[in-house]
Order: sequence, then C-alpha cells, then structure tokens
Amino acid sequence: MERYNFKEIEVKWQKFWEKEKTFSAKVDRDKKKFYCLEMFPYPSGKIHMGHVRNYTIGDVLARYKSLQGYNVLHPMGWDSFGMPAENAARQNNLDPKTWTESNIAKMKSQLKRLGLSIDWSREISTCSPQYFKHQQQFFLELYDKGLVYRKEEYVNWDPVDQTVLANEQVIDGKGWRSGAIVERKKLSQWFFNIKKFSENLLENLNTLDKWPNKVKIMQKNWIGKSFGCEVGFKIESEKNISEIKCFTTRPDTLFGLSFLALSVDHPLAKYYEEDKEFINFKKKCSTTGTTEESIANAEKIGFKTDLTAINPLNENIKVPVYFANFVLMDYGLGAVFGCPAHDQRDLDFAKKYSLEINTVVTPNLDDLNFQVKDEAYTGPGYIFNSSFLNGLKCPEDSIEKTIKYLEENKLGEKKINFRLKDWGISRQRYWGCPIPIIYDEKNNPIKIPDEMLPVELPAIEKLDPSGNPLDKANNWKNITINNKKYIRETDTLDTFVDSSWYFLRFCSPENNEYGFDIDDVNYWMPVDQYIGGVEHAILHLLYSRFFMQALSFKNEKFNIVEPFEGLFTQGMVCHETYKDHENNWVSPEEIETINGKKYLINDQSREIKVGPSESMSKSKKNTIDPEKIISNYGADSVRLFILSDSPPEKDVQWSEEGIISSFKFIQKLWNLNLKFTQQIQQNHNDDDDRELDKYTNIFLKKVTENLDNFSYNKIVANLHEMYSSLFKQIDKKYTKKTLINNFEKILIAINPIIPHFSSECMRLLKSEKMSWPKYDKNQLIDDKIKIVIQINGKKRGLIETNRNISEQELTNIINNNEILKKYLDKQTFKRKIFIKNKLMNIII
Ligand code: ANZ
Repeated sequence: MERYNFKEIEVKWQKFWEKEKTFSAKVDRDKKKFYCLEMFPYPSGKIHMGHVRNYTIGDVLARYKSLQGYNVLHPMGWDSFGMPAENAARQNNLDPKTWTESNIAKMKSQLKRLGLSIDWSREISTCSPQYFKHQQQFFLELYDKGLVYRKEEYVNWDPVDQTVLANEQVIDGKGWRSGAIVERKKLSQWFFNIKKFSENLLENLNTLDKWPNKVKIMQKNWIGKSFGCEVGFKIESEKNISEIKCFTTRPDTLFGLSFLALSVDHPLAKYYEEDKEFINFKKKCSTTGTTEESIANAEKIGFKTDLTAINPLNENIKVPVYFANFVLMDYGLGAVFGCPAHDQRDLDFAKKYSLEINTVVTPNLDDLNFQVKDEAYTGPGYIFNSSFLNGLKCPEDSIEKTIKYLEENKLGEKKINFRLKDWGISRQRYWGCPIPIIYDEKNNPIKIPDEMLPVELPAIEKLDPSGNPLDKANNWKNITINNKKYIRETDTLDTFVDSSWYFLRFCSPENNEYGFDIDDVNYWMPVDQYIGGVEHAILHLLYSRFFMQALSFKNEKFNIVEPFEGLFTQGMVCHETYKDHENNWVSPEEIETINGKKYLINDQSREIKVGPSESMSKSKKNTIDPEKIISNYGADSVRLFILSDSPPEKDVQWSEEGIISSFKFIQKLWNLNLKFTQQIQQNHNDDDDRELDKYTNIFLKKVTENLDNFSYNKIVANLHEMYSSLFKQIDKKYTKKTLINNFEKILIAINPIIPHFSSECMRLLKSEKMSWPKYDKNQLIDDKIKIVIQINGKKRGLIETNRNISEQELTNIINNNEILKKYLDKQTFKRKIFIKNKLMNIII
C-alpha cells in the first residue's frame, strides 16, 4: 500500500496554516472566547522535550476549543531577558541582543515544526523596546500608586556573579548559578509592595476552583498567615531602654521563657555599634545568608547583652537578652522570646548557652513530671507549671485565653503576620529592563518623563567579567535634561517582572500607547487555561497575581484580579540514565545495543551501566533532541507519543520503542484511510447495518469526555481501539454517505492530537466541515440484548436479539433454535411467561 509521506504532508500543512492565518484570533466581542496559554520559553536556542510536552498539551486544547466554535487566543512569546544571554556575551564576546534574536529565530522554526496552532501575529519578546517600554510605564504607574519604593536592605549577595539573588535563588546557602557561598550585604534596592495584598492573594485562592490543590497549598504556605500576638517585656538596663516587644504565635508558653533574642538589625543594635565583640558577631552572622532556609540550617549563635527582660506574667522571672543569628528583622518585630522546651531552635540555642529549659506543655494531664530534654515538644496537650494558665487545653484554649489575659492587662495585643515579603526587583545586571528612574545631585529619585520612554540599554562593546556593566557605561549613565545633570538608575528589573504581565500584552500586542487596551483585556482575560511546569507554582504565579492586583488598585476600569482561571501543571519527560565504566554520564546517542546489552558506540568492549529513569536534564546527559525526532518520525508521531502512556499531569517515560510504535500507528491509520477511500468508491446502495454509526458515536463520546478532563493519554488509547474496531467493520457494505459521514467525524475528533494527518485525510475526503461533532446520547444504548430462556423454570439458553422484541417474534426464534428444539421436543407449550427484554419461561 501507499505509504504516508509525513515529511511533505506536515510541512505543506504548516505552510498552509501560516499563509491562511488559520489560527489568528479575532477580537470579535460577540463570539465566546477561549484564552489558552502555555508558559512562554526562555530562548535558549533549542527546544527541549519539556517544551514539546507543554506546547502539545496546550495545542490539543486550543485546537479542540477552536473546533468547538470558540474564538481561541493561543499566542507565543519569548522570555528573552536574563542571565544566559549575558553569560554568553561575557564568555564569547557576543552581543546579547544578536545572540538572543538568533536563538529566537531557531526556536521559532523548531516550534513551527511541531504544527502548533499558534497565532504568530501576536508574538512578543520581553527584551524588545516595544515590550519593555510598557513595563517601564507600569513601573512608574505603580510608583505613583505608592506600590514601588526604594529602601536600604540586606540582600543575598553572590560574590562571584556580583549580584543580588532572590531568596529562591539561594540553595543551601549558595548562589543557584555560581554555587558561591552567599553573603549578606546592605544595598539600596527597589521593591514592589506585594505584602500590601497578602490578604487578597490568600483569600482569592478560594475562588480558583480550576487550580490544582497542591499549587494553592504552596501559595498559601508561601503567603504564610500567622495568628498570634505582640507581647511587651519590661527591660532592666542602664541604657535608656524600657521595653522590648516580640511577636509570638505561642503566648501560652510564656512561663517557659528563658531568654529574649533580637535580630542584629534590630533598632536596639545601635547601642552596641561601638562594641568590638558585637561588631565581630555581626560579621559572623553576615555569612549566614538571608533566606529562612539558610538561617534555619546554620548553627545558632548569640551575643549576650547587658539587658535583662522581665516576664510579663510573673515579675520575678528575669531572663537575659541576646542578639541571635536566627532572628529575622523583616518578620514580626525582629525580636522573639525563647521557650526552649517547645521550640527546637530555642532549645538548640539554650543548650549552647546553658539556659534554663522549663517545660510548660505536657502531652497528658496525668504526666506532670514530663520534661523536655533533647527534643522540643510542639504537639498538643495541656499547660502546666504555669500558675493561672495551668490545665488549659493546648493549643485550642490556651493561646486564645492567654491573648485575652494579655489584652485585658494591657501586656500585649492580638496580631496577624504574613510571611510574604515585599518583592525586591533590583538586579545588578545588563541584560534586563532598565528601571526608568534618574537621580538628581542630591540623589533623589525622579521619574523619567513619559515621552522619554522606553529607556533602552546602551550597546556595549565588551562586557566585563564582573559587576554591572551599566555602572561603567558613563555616556549612558550621565544624562542632561533641560540643562540639569542627572544620573540614571543602573539596576535593571528582575526578569520575573517581565513574565508577570505578558499575558496582558498578548491581548493587544500592537498598542503603542499603553501595555494593553482595556477593552481587549476585558474580552480576553482571564486566561481560561494556563499550562506549565509546577516549578513555577509559587513565584511566577504569585507575581502575576500581584501584578493584576497592583494594576486594578485605584483603577475602576480594571477589575479582573485573577489572571489565570484554570491552571494545569504538567509532569516531566523522563529518560533512563547511563554511565560508563568511569562513572561519567553518557548520552543515549553515544550508545548502541548488542544482544540486549548496551555498549559505547566508539568502544564496544565497554558495557554501559543503566541507571534509573529521571527527568531529562543536560547535566545527566539523558536528553533527547526533539528536532531530530521530529525530522525522523514527524510531528504527529511525536505529539501522539508524548501524550500516550501517562496522564499529562504525571511524568512520562521517553523511549525509542515508544516513538517508533507511534510512528507505525500513524502508518496504520493511513491504511485505514485508504480502505475507507476504496470502500467509498464502491458506491453501495444500502448499509449492511448501523454498526459504523454506533461505533463512531461511542468513539466521539469517549474522546469528548477525555478532552474535557485532560485525560489525553486515554484518547490515544481510544484511537487504538477505534482503529481495530473500524478495520473489522469497514469490509461490510456501507453507502458512500454513511462512510463519509462517519469518517469525517472521526477525523475531526483526532484533529487536536494529530492535526497534519487529520487535515490531509479531510482534504482527500474533500471535506470542509470543521466543527466539533456532537454525539447522540440516545444512540449510546446498545440495541442488542441477551434474553434468558427457561424451560420449566430451568435455564436452557441465552438468545441475543434486538431490544424490545415481541413475545411472538421471540417464540419464532426459539422454535428455530437448534439447541432449544431438543429440549422442546415438539411438545406443546402449556404456558409462556414473558418478561420484556429479560426472560422467557416456557412451561411444557
Ligand atoms: C515564642 C514561642 C514559643 C514561639 C514556642 C514558638 C514556639 P510563624 O508561625 O512562622 O509565624 N518568631 C517571631 N518573629 C521572628 C523573627 N523575626 N525571626 C525569627 N523567628 C521569629 O512563627 C512565629 C514564631 O516564630 C513566633 O512564636 C516566634 O517564636 C518566632 F514554644 O514565640 B514563637
């Protein structure tokens, strides 16, 4: 039979779709819309299997919705600012812009080869001035709204990359890229006031019904709402200090108090600034980094002050006051009271400095001798050793009652705290969006006038290996406006800012005045389905949610506050890992299989050790290049394979056999198509039966349901079933009309999965109908039923027949049935008991 020539066919369709602008979304406000968005890629220059999976999943949905008659927006863009371009520029003396643009061109052609239904007319790139001009406008808009500010702040400083790192870029106290030990350094930084929206960001999670629960939980924890109170401690001191306030979630453990601890950045540190020992201590603390994780893991160290604190619940209990490295200045009040028995950090600290450990919660009221030694007790129980608090159930009653007592006696106040910190957006980088601010001679920040936007990056001949190149670009940095001299801000924006609003830009990519047109946004937003990796569950999604809050703040026209109505997080693409005899990673391409064993291609005496399957990564060399796979097997085979086997939210195992079998399956479908064509040419007058209609109807139901539930892997299984059933059916006689009608529906149903194949078959069928076929619910009931036949009450047979058969018709069938005839033996029927569609009992 004639083979399916995927190479020609796929490219032909891709060109056709592009030429016809098949997937261009129209802002047709009378039509119902569907905004389908996959997280946009960083243009590294090569797509990887993660992209293939992400974009295939999104494409299936976009095509499906489009066939259902929605006006679909399915755009693509490039998250094109960031470190790799800058690193490439430093290492190879390239221009980051040229490097980035050529990568975009390469990746775009690779994505096109996947046959994605993307509206390329809306393509955006965050490093282009047409894009970041509006980002600079937003920055200034937020500045006017009081949502942007500058402050001196300790930052995570990467001494190798010479830059500030976000907390999430610090892993185990080291820079995520350089691996250098991160230091604390005080710098003047720009911040977005995301904290202001903590309550909204938390509350709105309840409205996101189409988000995975795990993501909502991660966001909730990140926002971290804590209920507690602020407690005042009287201080005995020769200095002019009378009180220290601490935030606590456990006021009920106050009788277990054995010390107070302050952050080294606490305002009271000013009394010790001259003290050499304190200076040294502070230095030591600065090597801990600023993330909660690194602080939690670091050894607890303290500096003992000459202050004494008094327990507010009992004036006779007096304890020392320390500065300690585990207290953060930007949480609560930068001061904590230490209760070693019920907090592990406090216990570690108390042991180190030989402080008291007073147990005040017992798991069991019978056990009043309970004493904490090596491990803090944080579980439930009852308060004891605590005077008037004794016997309170902990935590249900004890916390609330203690807060009430503290409030009544003016010793403390109820307080809610959020873990979420303001978003530090300054980066000491070249390849990012310039911050549109200048400073006058007194170092006052001033907004760049709107008509001077965008602030573009200066071209730089050679990027220095360290530091921020913009600091050294004097011609650019010094600027005169109306004969007055200014200096430009040389920090650029965190690239997370670029991706926090790109989904808005897709709604009006051409608008030169503003980042978007409000009517367009009101039509398209929110994104109906957002698809991406779970690694962005916290920051990217939270920042995007913040951006919507910030834009809608003090803006009555803008009132869509949640950007993503539906969220889908797809699983990883995994592959076996391989190592050679020296434990070096080996890539699948360097291996050949001989007699079932794997060897190095260039040295067949060396056997390869096969390791577990892990998510594809360059470091483990277990990646497969999509480009090669597409050119060997075609885009439809790749799409089919990447959707098969596992549900889209789970990991999928890449295998050579898998992709080959997808490829072969498409060939089989082609044969089925040829068979249909032959049968159509037969031009039969009548249908043998209605089996084909019925089968198509059931197939449509399954595919529709599986598309609606993101069970794309099940659709692949449905396709296989369909193939085997139809191949049997097709030899019967069917009229041309029946054949075309059914095959057309099937081809449309498989279009979202294997669009090139489907489009080609439709073309051959001369079919132009392109709307999602509805299935007939009434036809789903099977017409054939089985009726039990009894003779004198004993089961003697089972007859398969049409539903609703009459008593007389059934009697005729029984009389002609070879097996039953034997039992009946020409005897006369005394009586018949007939239960429609179920049973016939013949009494003889
Ligand atoms: C006394 C106490 C006793 C505490 C006890 C816990 C257990 P969450 O739930 O995360 O909000 N804390 C307060 N401010 C802090 C700061 N700036 N740096 C480091 N730790 C700080 O945690 C609140 C608890 O974290 C507070 O409750 C406080 O320690 C500590 F048995 O107060 B607790």
